[in-house]
Amino acid sequence: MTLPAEELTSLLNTLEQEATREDAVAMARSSLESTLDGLNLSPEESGALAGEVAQLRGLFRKLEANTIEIAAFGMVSRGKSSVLNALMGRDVFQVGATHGTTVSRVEEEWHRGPDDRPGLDGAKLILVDTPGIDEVGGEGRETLAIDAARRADIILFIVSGDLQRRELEALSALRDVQKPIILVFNQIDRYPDVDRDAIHAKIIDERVAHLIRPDDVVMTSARPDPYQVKIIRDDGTAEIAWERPAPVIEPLKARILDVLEREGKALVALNTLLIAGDLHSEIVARKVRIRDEAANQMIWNFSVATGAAVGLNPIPIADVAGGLVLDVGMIVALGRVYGLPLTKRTAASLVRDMMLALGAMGAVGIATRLLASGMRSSLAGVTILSGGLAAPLTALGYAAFSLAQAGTAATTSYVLGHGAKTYLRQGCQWGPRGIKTVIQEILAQATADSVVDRLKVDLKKKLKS
Ligand SMILES: Nc1nc2c(ncn2[C@@H]2O[C@H](COP(=O)(O)OP(=O)(O)O)[C@@H](O)[C@H]2O)c(=O)[nH]1
Ligand SMILES: [Mg+2]
Repeated sequence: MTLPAEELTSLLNTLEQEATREDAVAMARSSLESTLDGLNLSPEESGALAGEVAQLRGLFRKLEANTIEIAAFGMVSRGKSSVLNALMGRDVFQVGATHGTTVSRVEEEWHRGPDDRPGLDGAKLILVDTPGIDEVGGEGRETLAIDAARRADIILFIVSGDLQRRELEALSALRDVQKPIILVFNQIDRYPDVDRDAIHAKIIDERVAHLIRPDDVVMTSARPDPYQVKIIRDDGTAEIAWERPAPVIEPLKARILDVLEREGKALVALNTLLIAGDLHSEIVARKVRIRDEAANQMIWNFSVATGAAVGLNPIPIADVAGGLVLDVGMIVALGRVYGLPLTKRTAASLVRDMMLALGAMGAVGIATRLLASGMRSSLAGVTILSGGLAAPLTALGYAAFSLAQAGTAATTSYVLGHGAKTYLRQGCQWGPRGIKTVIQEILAQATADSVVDRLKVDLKKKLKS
């Protein structure tokens, strides 16, 4: 993990000392740059991790463009989309009385008016609408909303009355994300003034006293219900029409601008680092999974190939030697999978160490290989002597022995491969358990998983073809 700990601490110190905000941004930028550079992905990995890497690059661009994301969050029909529309001054987000109107994350740029304050240095504001945390269609949408909240620089949590348990839980969860939350009490036009004030007081004093400062609880009516008006035309005739009162959104606008002015760039920088940190660990974890899968496949193929080579090789001594050459080749190839190039010499000494660690088992393995090769050769000799016409018994004996021997060779390669994989994964170290324990655990696991039997199945196919 190249990112957080130290850089985060120094960034936080910077913020505390109220040093220039540019510093925070510059720090976040260089940190992101080194994260991107340090990923070190193979072409296959870049393909598999394209989404995550694109997100990281997106963060970088966001930082460069001085973009601030404001996301609306909350239960369905509280007025999330309406609040964003009112902020925007036009209807861009779909408003609906029924469940499930907003099904995905929607972004719109907010161009602030001429009355806007200095200090925001031309920041670009992006409003992000999300599905309700409780919307039908379930978890997928909830995840979408949570993702949006995690990415956002400022969260608007929209309610339309006293908070329900579900809302309080979501709010507490969001509080842990450590970013500014403005609690928006929307739809105030629906309440008589006295009730509205009582609810407001209750929210501030009881519900969120430990979560949100009173200043960060604001009241809006983003989309007041329309009322009937009677329009008298010039000719004296009358017409009944519906008219919607102007929204009350100024308190929220003012609050957002306050937060931005106070914490603007530093906020974005800190937030960017936090998300980048998450993304980075995600990428690293997936990278390890991708590499492990490639390594497992490679070890399997090499083991079968080694077994087959030993099984088919007519000269006894070359069996063992051939097996070892293949094992060394396998380990060099594994080094490449893990981005840790090994020389043949290093790989060979790894093979030797692991064979020693296999101890008695390894010795027996080698002896078996030698012995088996010798016997098989004489069986082969018989076959040849008998004029190339394999007597059924001899042929059977040869095949069975050959398979047993090939199986031993394959299993040994399998254990060596996984041993080397463990060693490489740990950054070329055997770790506290030591080589012997590692190797013997792999052997025990291979036995438990009946790897030998499965290798033999593949070997049979290979030896037949
Ligand atoms: N009376 C009133 N209705 C509102 C207000 N804001 C939203 N609504 C209505 O509440 C319903 C849900 O609004 P919407 O913005 O789609 O909520 P969302 O699901 O949270 O995005 C719609 O019928 C809106 O017209 C408000 O401030 N006052
Ligand atoms: Mg909506």
